[in-house]
Amino acid sequence: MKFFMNYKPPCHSIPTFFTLPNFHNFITLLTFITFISPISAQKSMEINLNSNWEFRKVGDSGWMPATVPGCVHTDLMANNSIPDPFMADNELQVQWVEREDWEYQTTFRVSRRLLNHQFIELNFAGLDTYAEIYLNDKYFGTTENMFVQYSFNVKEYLIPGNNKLVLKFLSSTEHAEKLMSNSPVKYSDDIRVWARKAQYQFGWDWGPKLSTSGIWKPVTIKAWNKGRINSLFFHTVYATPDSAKFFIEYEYELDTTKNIKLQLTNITTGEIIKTNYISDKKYKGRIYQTIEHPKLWWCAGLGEPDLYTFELKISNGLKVIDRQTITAGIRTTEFINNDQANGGDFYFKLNNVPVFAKGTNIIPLHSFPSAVKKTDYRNLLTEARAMNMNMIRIWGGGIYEDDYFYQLCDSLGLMVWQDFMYACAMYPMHELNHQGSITDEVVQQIKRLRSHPSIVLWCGNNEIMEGWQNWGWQETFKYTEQQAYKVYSNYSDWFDINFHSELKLHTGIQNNYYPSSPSFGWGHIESLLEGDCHYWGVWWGHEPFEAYNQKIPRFMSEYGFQGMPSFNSFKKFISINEITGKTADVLLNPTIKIHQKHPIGYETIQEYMMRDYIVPENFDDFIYVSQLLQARGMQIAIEAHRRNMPYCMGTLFWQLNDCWPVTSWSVIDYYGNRKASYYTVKEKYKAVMLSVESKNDSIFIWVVNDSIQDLDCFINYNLHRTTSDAVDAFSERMVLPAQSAIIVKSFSVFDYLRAILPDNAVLFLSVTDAQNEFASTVFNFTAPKDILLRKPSISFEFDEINSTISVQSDVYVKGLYLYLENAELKLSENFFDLAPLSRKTIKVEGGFPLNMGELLRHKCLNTIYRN
Ligand code: BMA
Repeated sequence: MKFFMNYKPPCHSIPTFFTLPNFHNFITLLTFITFISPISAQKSMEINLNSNWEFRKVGDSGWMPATVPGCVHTDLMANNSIPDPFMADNELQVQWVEREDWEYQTTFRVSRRLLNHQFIELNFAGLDTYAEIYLNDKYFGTTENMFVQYSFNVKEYLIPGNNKLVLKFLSSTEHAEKLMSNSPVKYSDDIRVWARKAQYQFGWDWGPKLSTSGIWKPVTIKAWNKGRINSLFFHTVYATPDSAKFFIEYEYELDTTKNIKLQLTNITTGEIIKTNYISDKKYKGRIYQTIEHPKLWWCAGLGEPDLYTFELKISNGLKVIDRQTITAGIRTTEFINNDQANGGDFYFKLNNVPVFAKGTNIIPLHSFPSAVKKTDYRNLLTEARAMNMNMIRIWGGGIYEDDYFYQLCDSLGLMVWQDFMYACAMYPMHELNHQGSITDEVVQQIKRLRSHPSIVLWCGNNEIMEGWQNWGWQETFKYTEQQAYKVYSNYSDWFDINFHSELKLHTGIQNNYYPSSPSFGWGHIESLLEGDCHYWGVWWGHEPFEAYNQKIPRFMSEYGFQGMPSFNSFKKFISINEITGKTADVLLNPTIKIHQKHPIGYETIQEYMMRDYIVPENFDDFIYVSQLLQARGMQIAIEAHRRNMPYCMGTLFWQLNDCWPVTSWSVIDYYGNRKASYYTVKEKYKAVMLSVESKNDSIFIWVVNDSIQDLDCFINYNLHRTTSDAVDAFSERMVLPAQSAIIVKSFSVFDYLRAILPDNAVLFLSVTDAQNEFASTVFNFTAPKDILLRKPSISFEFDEINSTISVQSDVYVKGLYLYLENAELKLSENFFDLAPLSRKTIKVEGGFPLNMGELLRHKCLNTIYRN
């Protein structure tokens, strides 16, 4: 809930003496860089312990087969012990799972060859969350942070032949409850703040409450001799098109220096950058290089995201002791965040070029992150790129993403705003760190991710400062002054100081950190003058979409509106009978209610729909109009943000995706189906954007050009009656300056329309040159519900060879949505407006169904209003 209060206690640090029970015997944590994939050295060995697992509820006698990586919910589903919690209202039936303790075990063979290695380490890349670890019946310790990798020296504990590994997972829910009830201070009402695990699994306003446990990342045994490279870090010192300088920082540990050579090679160019004999057994050093005419890493829209791969090798004659590779991009980034006294700017520079950020907030792709496959990441991020985005914010209530996610962002040119995983509540930071687990989390994640060119910002948390200032926690929890001081300083020590110091220490960069997003709540004027803004006046505050035109911040990092998944998506988790019928009835269905997590989500959709659309009685049509509504809100917002460049330098809408089938703010639903808003974002995030601003009986035609080149083009104006061919059509040649937002024309509506009534008029605009269309938009002179829409006669033509559909109508068609009877289509455009008597050809992406003609269905506002 978002409301306002103005109390901010002083920021001081106080020590804490609180210790958690039951955590002892702790282990050395080896900060292991998984991003740098080790190529096995001649004598080093790695065995993967991901097979042969079984699991059971603690106390049960029988074991069931388990999948690793995985989690208890997916294992129970695979054994038919629980129903799929995403279907129907099954979420309710599986709530017992999180209250139980679960045991996992495997046996694995160890060879004498492996045992002969000097060093042998057992590595858990991710355990969720409280796992007691037993190897051959020896207790090794209990883990307590899902975001930390745990490594144990196991040389003395392995035996030749069969070895047994047992993990006992305590219920995170019960454990967190215990910790919370033992705490003299209440940090939050929510037990989640006591468990260092993905916060969204405790339930969110778009996510089910499915708090799982298990081995969510791979388990491996690594064995090596003599020593190894512990870390690699790539950093660009400066980068211009003419020359660039970078360094690679490395750390190694060896048991000898005799005849040991170190070699750094640029694998991409084949150049050996450095070879030398080493003299220190344990060393951290840097190798600098200057290169002429480097291929720089650019984000989408500004250039190619060029990457280089480097290899560091340590060898003894012909024997390789260790070698590791790192793939990185040569680029500099700057995060400009000035307070009001210094202009209030908030933006990013890439290779010295200011970038307008166009993007989104991403949430985990699944309630159970171990269920996400590489193809899921690839599909989603490719969609983000297809929507013309250049930035993704990884939101703080989810997970630090998989290495592959960042590799994709690097290669797609998507900049990443990386939150640390803390959201929407005060946290007992010192208490959680009593054994160093927060420090380990932060240091490990920074070291794992710091070389990715895509990451341009690290942010301490999501909406904690906003919550502290505005959501009334001090009153809710009746803090005394002393308690408020403790809670706040617990926050500030970490988010203002410790996180930033760790970043400086491990990246050497001063200005890549931002403590909390946003700095000010959306009800405060400061939120529009400096810092970033989460503007929730629309949706949470029930303000009209048009408020987006006034509420222009320096950088909009969250805003959005819900749209329902398509009818075809609904059919996947609820039977068609239950959703065929009147909207009012269907919305009372228990499954429909459970798949909407916002307390008044459907009511809010209806309230906004009534303002601009005729609310359809039929549920299927209601879904369709809810998508148009969402798209309309987002169009107004994005256009306003971009028109106000450079005052506003970024727009990241809430939210890209879903973690289960749900009505939410996403533009792509859980099944990968695109909502109408997907197509709106895609058009409005193009390098060139057209926008019609309506003010005081006049309209102003804006064109925004984000590219770093001037653009010589035509602006084409086509005014139609909704019932006839163009009544006024002309083009004007223009040069659009690089990185500019300008008004190219304005009209008095009365003078422009002359005899045409506003409800009968529609203006089609485009920006073109001889070969290309750079942007297009359609402007209605009234709200959609008041447009004079006739019943259309629409004709389709299919070209299977070129995978296209051509469509034409006798009258203006609003919001034409094409889909198949039992599936959604991926099209170059969808939910578009069609000018009377003009033909539009759309590309079908992916497969072209053989019997397209029979399967194709369509909806448009015309038929819904005039059926
Ligand atoms: C934002 C996010 C989420 C939430 C969303 C929609 O502020 O940070 O916490 O899901 O709002 O309410």
